[in-house]
Amino acid sequence: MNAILEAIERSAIRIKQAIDVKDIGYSQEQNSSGETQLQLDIQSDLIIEEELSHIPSVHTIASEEKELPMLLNEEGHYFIAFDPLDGSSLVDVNLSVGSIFGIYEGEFVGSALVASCYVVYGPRVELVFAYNGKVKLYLLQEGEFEFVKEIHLNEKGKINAPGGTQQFWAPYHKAMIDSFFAQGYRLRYSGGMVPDLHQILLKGGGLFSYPGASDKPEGKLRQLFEVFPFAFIFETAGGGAVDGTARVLTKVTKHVHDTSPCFFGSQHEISVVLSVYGAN
Ligand code: P6P
Repeated sequence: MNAILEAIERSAIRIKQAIDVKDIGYSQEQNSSGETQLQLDIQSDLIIEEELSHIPSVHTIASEEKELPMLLNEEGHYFIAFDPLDGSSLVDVNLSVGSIFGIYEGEFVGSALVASCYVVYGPRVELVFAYNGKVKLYLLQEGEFEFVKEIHLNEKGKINAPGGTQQFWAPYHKAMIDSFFAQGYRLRYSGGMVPDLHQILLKGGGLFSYPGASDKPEGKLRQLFEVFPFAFIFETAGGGAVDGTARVLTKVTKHVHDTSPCFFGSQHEISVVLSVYGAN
Protein backbone atom coordinates (compact mmCIF):
# COMPACT_ATOMS: atom_id res chain seq x y z
CA MET A 1 0.00 0.00 0.00
CA ASN A 2 2.94 2.33 0.68
CA ALA A 3 4.08 2.02 -2.94
CA ILE A 4 0.60 3.06 -4.10
CA LEU A 5 0.55 6.10 -1.80
CA GLU A 6 4.01 7.12 -3.06
CA ALA A 7 2.85 6.75 -6.67
CA ILE A 8 -0.16 8.96 -5.91
CA GLU A 9 2.15 11.54 -4.32
CA ARG A 10 4.40 11.55 -7.42
CA SER A 11 1.32 11.87 -9.64
CA ALA A 12 0.01 14.79 -7.59
CA ILE A 13 3.26 16.71 -7.94
CA ARG A 14 3.30 16.15 -11.71
CA ILE A 15 -0.40 17.10 -12.07
CA LYS A 16 0.12 20.27 -10.05
CA GLN A 17 2.96 21.21 -12.45
CA ALA A 18 0.66 20.53 -15.41
CA ILE A 19 -2.09 22.71 -13.90
CA ASP A 20 0.36 25.56 -13.29
CA VAL A 21 1.91 25.63 -16.74
CA LYS A 22 -0.51 24.10 -19.22
CA ASP A 23 -3.10 25.95 -21.27
CA ILE A 24 -6.54 24.56 -20.51
CA GLY A 25 -7.73 23.92 -24.03
CA TYR A 26 -10.48 21.43 -24.71
CA SER A 27 -9.75 18.24 -26.61
CA GLN A 28 -11.97 16.90 -29.38
CA GLU A 29 -12.78 13.91 -27.15
CA GLN A 30 -15.60 13.14 -24.69
CA ASN A 31 -15.35 10.86 -21.66
CA SER A 32 -17.80 8.06 -20.86
CA SER A 33 -20.02 10.52 -19.06
CA GLY A 34 -20.32 12.63 -22.19
CA GLU A 35 -18.16 15.44 -20.82
CA THR A 36 -15.77 17.15 -23.23
CA GLN A 37 -12.26 16.36 -22.01
CA LEU A 38 -9.80 19.11 -21.20
CA GLN A 39 -6.23 18.50 -22.34
CA LEU A 40 -5.49 18.55 -18.59
CA ASP A 41 -7.96 15.69 -17.98
CA ILE A 42 -6.16 13.52 -20.51
CA GLN A 43 -2.70 14.49 -19.31
CA SER A 44 -3.60 13.87 -15.66
CA ASP A 45 -5.02 10.47 -16.57
CA LEU A 46 -1.81 9.48 -18.41
CA ILE A 47 0.38 10.66 -15.51
CA ILE A 48 -1.49 8.47 -13.01
CA GLU A 49 -1.58 5.49 -15.40
CA GLU A 50 2.19 5.73 -15.86
CA GLU A 51 2.95 6.03 -12.14
CA LEU A 52 0.68 3.10 -11.19
CA SER A 53 1.97 0.91 -14.03
CA HIS A 54 5.29 0.48 -12.16
CA ILE A 55 3.66 -1.12 -9.09
CA PRO A 56 3.51 -4.97 -9.15
CA SER A 57 0.60 -5.12 -6.67
CA VAL A 58 -1.74 -3.19 -9.01
CA HIS A 59 -3.82 -5.58 -11.11
CA THR A 60 -6.24 -3.26 -12.93
CA ILE A 61 -6.99 0.45 -13.15
CA ALA A 62 -10.22 2.21 -14.07
CA SER A 63 -10.36 5.90 -14.82
CA GLU A 64 -13.20 8.32 -15.28
CA GLU A 65 -11.36 9.34 -18.45
CA LYS A 66 -11.18 5.80 -19.87
CA GLU A 67 -14.10 3.88 -21.36
CA LEU A 68 -12.99 0.51 -19.91
CA PRO A 69 -10.74 -0.77 -17.10
CA MET A 70 -7.11 -1.45 -18.05
CA LEU A 71 -5.18 -4.57 -16.94
CA LEU A 72 -1.69 -3.67 -15.70
CA ASN A 73 -0.40 -6.84 -13.99
CA GLU A 74 -2.07 -10.27 -13.76
CA GLU A 75 -0.11 -10.98 -10.56
CA GLY A 76 -1.43 -7.87 -8.79
CA HIS A 77 -4.38 -7.80 -6.36
CA TYR A 78 -5.29 -4.12 -6.03
CA PHE A 79 -7.89 -2.64 -8.35
CA ILE A 80 -7.57 1.15 -8.44
CA ALA A 81 -10.33 3.47 -9.70
CA PHE A 82 -9.56 7.14 -10.04
CA ASP A 83 -10.88 10.47 -11.25
CA PRO A 84 -7.66 12.12 -12.45
CA LEU A 85 -8.83 15.73 -12.25
CA ASP A 86 -12.29 16.12 -10.81
CA GLY A 87 -13.95 19.47 -11.50
CA SER A 88 -11.26 20.27 -14.07
CA SER A 89 -13.41 22.94 -15.75
CA LEU A 90 -12.97 25.01 -12.55
CA VAL A 91 -9.29 25.47 -13.43
CA ASP A 92 -10.19 28.19 -15.92
CA VAL A 93 -11.80 30.25 -13.12
CA ASN A 94 -8.92 29.46 -10.76
CA LEU A 95 -10.97 27.45 -8.25
CA SER A 96 -9.66 24.36 -6.47
CA VAL A 97 -9.79 20.95 -8.18
CA GLY A 98 -8.77 17.46 -7.14
CA SER A 99 -7.79 13.87 -7.88
CA ILE A 100 -9.70 11.00 -6.27
CA PHE A 101 -8.55 7.37 -5.80
CA GLY A 102 -10.36 4.25 -4.60
CA ILE A 103 -8.12 1.23 -3.85
CA TYR A 104 -10.13 -2.00 -4.04
CA GLU A 105 -9.05 -5.56 -3.12
CA GLY A 106 -9.65 -7.99 -5.98
CA GLU A 107 -12.65 -6.33 -7.65
CA PHE A 108 -14.41 -3.04 -8.27
CA VAL A 109 -17.20 -3.23 -5.67
CA GLY A 110 -17.89 -0.88 -2.75
CA SER A 111 -17.49 -3.62 -0.16
CA ALA A 112 -13.96 -4.40 -1.48
CA LEU A 113 -12.64 -0.88 -0.86
CA VAL A 114 -9.59 -1.05 1.45
CA ALA A 115 -8.21 2.47 1.13
CA SER A 116 -9.11 5.86 -0.37
CA CYS A 117 -7.17 8.98 -1.21
CA TYR A 118 -7.74 12.40 -2.65
CA VAL A 119 -5.51 15.33 -3.52
CA VAL A 120 -6.80 18.90 -3.49
CA TYR A 121 -4.99 21.42 -5.74
CA GLY A 122 -5.79 24.78 -4.17
CA PRO A 123 -3.74 27.61 -2.63
CA ARG A 124 -1.85 24.66 -1.16
CA VAL A 125 -1.63 21.04 -2.30
CA GLU A 126 -2.99 18.68 0.34
CA LEU A 127 -3.53 14.93 0.34
CA VAL A 128 -5.92 12.88 2.48
CA PHE A 129 -5.42 9.12 2.85
CA ALA A 130 -7.88 6.78 4.59
CA TYR A 131 -6.54 3.32 5.51
CA ASN A 132 -6.55 0.94 8.49
CA GLY A 133 -9.18 2.95 10.42
CA LYS A 134 -7.43 6.31 10.16
CA VAL A 135 -7.87 9.40 7.95
CA LYS A 136 -4.58 11.29 7.65
CA LEU A 137 -3.98 14.77 6.22
CA TYR A 138 -0.69 15.63 4.46
CA LEU A 139 0.59 18.98 3.12
CA LEU A 140 2.99 19.33 0.16
CA GLN A 141 6.07 21.20 1.39
CA GLU A 142 9.18 21.58 -0.82
CA GLY A 143 8.41 18.51 -2.88
CA GLU A 144 7.44 16.25 0.05
CA PHE A 145 4.04 15.42 1.55
CA GLU A 146 4.34 16.02 5.29
CA PHE A 147 1.89 14.53 7.81
CA VAL A 148 -0.25 17.24 9.45
CA LYS A 149 -2.94 15.52 11.54
CA GLU A 150 -5.66 12.88 11.71
CA ILE A 151 -9.15 13.96 10.62
CA HIS A 152 -12.25 13.28 12.74
CA LEU A 153 -15.80 14.49 12.08
CA ASN A 154 -17.91 15.97 14.88
CA GLU A 155 -21.29 14.37 15.59
CA LYS A 156 -22.95 17.47 14.03
CA GLY A 157 -21.60 20.19 11.73
CA LYS A 158 -22.40 23.66 10.39
CA ILE A 159 -21.86 23.39 6.60
CA ASN A 160 -24.51 22.61 3.98
CA ALA A 161 -23.25 21.85 0.44
CA PRO A 162 -26.35 21.19 -1.73
CA GLY A 163 -25.48 19.84 -5.19
CA GLY A 164 -27.63 19.21 -8.20
CA THR A 165 -30.12 21.39 -10.07
CA GLN A 166 -32.66 22.79 -7.59
CA GLN A 167 -35.51 22.98 -10.10
CA PHE A 168 -35.35 19.18 -10.45
CA TRP A 169 -35.13 18.32 -6.73
CA ALA A 170 -37.93 16.35 -5.06
CA PRO A 171 -40.04 18.65 -2.84
CA TYR A 172 -39.04 16.72 0.31
CA HIS A 173 -35.36 17.10 -0.62
CA LYS A 174 -35.74 20.86 -1.03
CA ALA A 175 -37.61 21.10 2.30
CA MET A 176 -34.77 19.16 4.00
CA ILE A 177 -32.05 21.39 2.49
CA ASP A 178 -34.01 24.53 3.48
CA SER A 179 -34.47 23.18 7.03
CA PHE A 180 -30.69 23.02 7.52
CA PHE A 181 -30.35 26.64 6.37
CA ALA A 182 -33.21 27.62 8.72
CA GLN A 183 -31.08 26.15 11.56
CA GLY A 184 -28.16 28.42 10.62
CA TYR A 185 -26.04 26.06 8.46
CA ARG A 186 -23.67 27.94 6.14
CA LEU A 187 -23.88 27.48 2.35
CA ARG A 188 -20.51 26.23 1.07
CA TYR A 189 -20.63 24.92 -2.54
CA SER A 190 -18.03 25.54 -5.26
CA GLY A 191 -19.06 22.87 -7.77
CA GLY A 192 -15.86 20.97 -7.05
CA MET A 193 -16.56 17.76 -5.13
CA VAL A 194 -13.02 17.50 -3.74
CA PRO A 195 -12.70 20.99 -2.21
CA ASP A 196 -16.37 20.97 -1.11
CA LEU A 197 -15.94 17.70 0.80
CA HIS A 198 -12.44 18.63 2.00
CA GLN A 199 -13.92 21.74 3.63
CA ILE A 200 -16.57 19.68 5.49
CA LEU A 201 -13.92 17.20 6.67
CA LEU A 202 -11.54 19.92 7.90
CA LYS A 203 -14.26 22.12 9.43
CA GLY A 204 -15.60 19.24 11.50
CA GLY A 205 -18.73 18.30 9.64
CA GLY A 206 -22.03 19.12 7.94
CA LEU A 207 -23.69 17.70 4.83
CA PHE A 208 -22.77 17.39 1.14
CA SER A 209 -25.60 16.16 -1.07
CA TYR A 210 -25.93 15.26 -4.71
CA PRO A 211 -29.37 13.59 -4.82
CA GLY A 212 -31.25 11.70 -7.46
CA ALA A 213 -33.60 14.14 -9.13
CA SER A 214 -36.03 14.21 -12.05
CA ASP A 215 -33.22 15.16 -14.47
CA LYS A 216 -30.75 12.61 -13.06
CA PRO A 217 -32.60 9.88 -11.12
CA GLU A 218 -29.33 8.07 -10.33
CA GLY A 219 -27.45 11.30 -9.53
CA LYS A 220 -24.36 12.57 -11.35
CA LEU A 221 -21.37 11.44 -9.30
CA ARG A 222 -19.65 8.17 -10.28
CA GLN A 223 -19.69 5.26 -7.85
CA LEU A 224 -16.19 3.81 -8.30
CA PHE A 225 -14.18 7.00 -8.87
CA GLU A 226 -15.99 9.57 -6.65
CA VAL A 227 -18.81 8.29 -4.40
CA PHE A 228 -17.24 5.14 -2.93
CA PRO A 229 -13.80 6.67 -2.16
CA PHE A 230 -15.36 9.60 -0.31
CA ALA A 231 -17.86 7.31 1.42
CA PHE A 232 -14.92 5.27 2.77
CA ILE A 233 -13.19 8.46 3.98
CA PHE A 234 -16.29 9.89 5.67
CA GLU A 235 -17.15 6.60 7.42
CA THR A 236 -13.52 6.18 8.56
CA ALA A 237 -13.59 9.77 9.91
CA GLY A 238 -16.67 8.94 12.01
CA GLY A 239 -19.38 10.23 9.67
CA GLY A 240 -21.62 8.51 7.15
CA ALA A 241 -22.36 8.17 3.43
CA VAL A 242 -25.75 7.08 2.09
CA ASP A 243 -27.79 7.15 -1.12
CA GLY A 244 -30.87 8.32 0.79
CA THR A 245 -31.90 4.97 2.25
CA ALA A 246 -28.72 2.84 2.65
CA ARG A 247 -24.90 3.02 2.92
CA VAL A 248 -23.56 3.72 -0.58
CA LEU A 249 -20.74 1.18 -0.04
CA THR A 250 -23.35 -1.62 -0.10
CA LYS A 251 -24.47 -0.70 -3.63
CA VAL A 252 -23.97 -3.16 -6.48
CA THR A 253 -22.00 -1.65 -9.37
CA LYS A 254 -23.17 -2.97 -12.73
CA HIS A 255 -20.98 -0.79 -14.98
CA VAL A 256 -17.68 0.94 -14.30
CA HIS A 257 -19.24 4.37 -14.95
CA ASP A 258 -22.38 3.86 -12.83
CA THR A 259 -23.47 6.85 -10.73
CA SER A 260 -25.30 7.05 -7.41
CA PRO A 261 -27.24 9.62 -5.45
CA CYS A 262 -25.00 10.50 -2.50
CA PHE A 263 -25.04 12.21 0.88
CA PHE A 264 -21.79 12.58 2.86
CA GLY A 265 -21.75 14.06 6.35
CA SER A 266 -21.66 13.91 10.11
CA GLN A 267 -23.79 11.34 11.94
CA HIS A 268 -26.55 13.84 12.83
CA GLU A 269 -27.04 15.14 9.28
CA ILE A 270 -26.96 11.63 7.81
CA SER A 271 -29.63 10.50 10.28
CA VAL A 272 -31.82 13.41 9.10
CA VAL A 273 -31.34 12.33 5.46
CA LEU A 274 -32.28 8.72 6.29
CA SER A 275 -35.41 9.80 8.16
CA VAL A 276 -36.56 12.20 5.42
CA TYR A 277 -35.88 9.78 2.55
CA GLY A 278 -37.19 6.83 4.53
CA ALA A 279 -40.50 8.63 4.97
CA ASN A 280 -40.91 9.51 1.23
P1 P6P B 1 -23.18 20.48 -10.55
C1 P6P B 1 -17.63 18.41 -11.22
O1 P6P B 1 -18.05 18.44 -12.58
C2 P6P B 1 -18.46 17.35 -10.52
O2 P6P B 1 -18.26 16.12 -11.12
C3 P6P B 1 -18.12 17.31 -9.04
O3 P6P B 1 -16.81 17.67 -8.79
C4 P6P B 1 -19.10 18.30 -8.43
O4 P6P B 1 -19.45 17.99 -7.09
C5 P6P B 1 -20.32 18.18 -9.34
O5 P6P B 1 -19.84 17.73 -10.61
C6 P6P B 1 -21.00 19.52 -9.52
O6 P6P B 1 -22.15 19.27 -10.31
O7 P6P B 1 -24.34 19.82 -11.25
O8 P6P B 1 -23.55 21.04 -9.18
O9 P6P B 1 -22.44 21.48 -11.40
